[in-house]
Amino acid sequence: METYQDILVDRPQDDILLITLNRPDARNALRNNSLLEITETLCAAAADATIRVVVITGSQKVFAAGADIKEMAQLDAIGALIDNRPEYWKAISAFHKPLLAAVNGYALGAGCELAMHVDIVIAGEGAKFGQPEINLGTIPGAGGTQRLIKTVGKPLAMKLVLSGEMIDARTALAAGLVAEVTADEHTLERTLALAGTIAGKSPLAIRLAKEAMLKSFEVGLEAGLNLERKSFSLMAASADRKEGIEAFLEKRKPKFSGR
Ligand code: CO8
Repeated sequence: METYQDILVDRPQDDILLITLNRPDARNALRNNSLLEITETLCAAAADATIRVVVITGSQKVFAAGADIKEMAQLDAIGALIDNRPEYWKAISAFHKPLLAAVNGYALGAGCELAMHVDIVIAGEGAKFGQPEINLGTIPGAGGTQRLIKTVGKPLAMKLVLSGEMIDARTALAAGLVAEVTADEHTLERTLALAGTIAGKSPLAIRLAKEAMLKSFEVGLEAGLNLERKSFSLMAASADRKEGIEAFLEKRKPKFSGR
């Protein structure tokens, strides 16, 4: 397995890849290199049929404290414009396999935005989410003003982005920012268990379901329903759908091939 500077990469089970953000001295701040390493890892995972789900996590105390403020401070306007960061974020959101996050501690700024890029967030009860960029005299730069409002609605998104205040895991759960809250010591274990459940499904069905759901953020209902219908129809041509239905009728566990 490749060695990285800012992340650790493991295979806790054959079909799951685990990325651990690992810059403890900078509270896992996401410098450009961190995003590059995440992107490269996801790109390799996309091409590896044995990997069905990817989980991202941080430490017990911090998921990620945001962009690397020291690195960002060096950027002038043109530097920010030609920066590679938006390409890395695009690559993360284009990852077609399920991406889960196990979040303990702080998920702030770009850390909160990273959580919003994944498909399912499981948070420890001590997790804190926020967009504190306003405290630095700036605004979110990786989708915080767009994804947060679509995820939690206007009142809470405005409160977070305009005040820089944080919310706790239970509030994030109630607002729909996270899917589940667990005891801090079980966050990763629970996320890996959920990843295992998803990894056992048809990767083809998972891919089309993810694609159709994410499309709903971008297109109107009619276009979204159209995509769903076409993907649903396409699944009728797959070995996985045949296997899933046969297994049900034969009262056995399905074995999905991804074809
Ligand atoms: N970037 C770089 N270094 C960081 C960051 C960060 N985001 N967060 C913490 N660090 C560093 C600190 O500078 C410190 O380094 P050193 O030991 O060299 O002094 C070390 O990590 C430990 O930090 P603390 O002592 O503050 O650690 P605590 O455990 O007491 O607190 C917190 C943890 C609450 C996470 C705290 O560190 C904090 O508030 N961090 C900043 C959070 C933040 O503002 N995030 C938003 C970042 S901005 C962003 O994401 C996008 C916009 C960027 C625009 C930047 C314009 C210049």
